[in-house]
Amino acid sequence: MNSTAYVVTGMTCGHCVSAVTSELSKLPGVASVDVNLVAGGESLVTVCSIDALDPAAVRHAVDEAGYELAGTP
Ligand SMILES: [Cu+2]
Repeated sequence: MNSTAYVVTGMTCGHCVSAVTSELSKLPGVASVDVNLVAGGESLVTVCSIDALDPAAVRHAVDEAGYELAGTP
């Protein structure tokens, strides 16, 4: 199992967490998504997946949810 953390900006509440979790969960091989919300700041999103994820796919999913992938911690 791969576990990768991403910094996501623009999230402010539980609704944002749900949106990001939902989009990332759609990626193939994703087993779990954990969000450490920092409202209005740099939230930490940890994704566990069976295989390593394509960073571009992760970025796209976060984008689809309406937020920005700022990088990795
Ligand atoms: Cu929100």
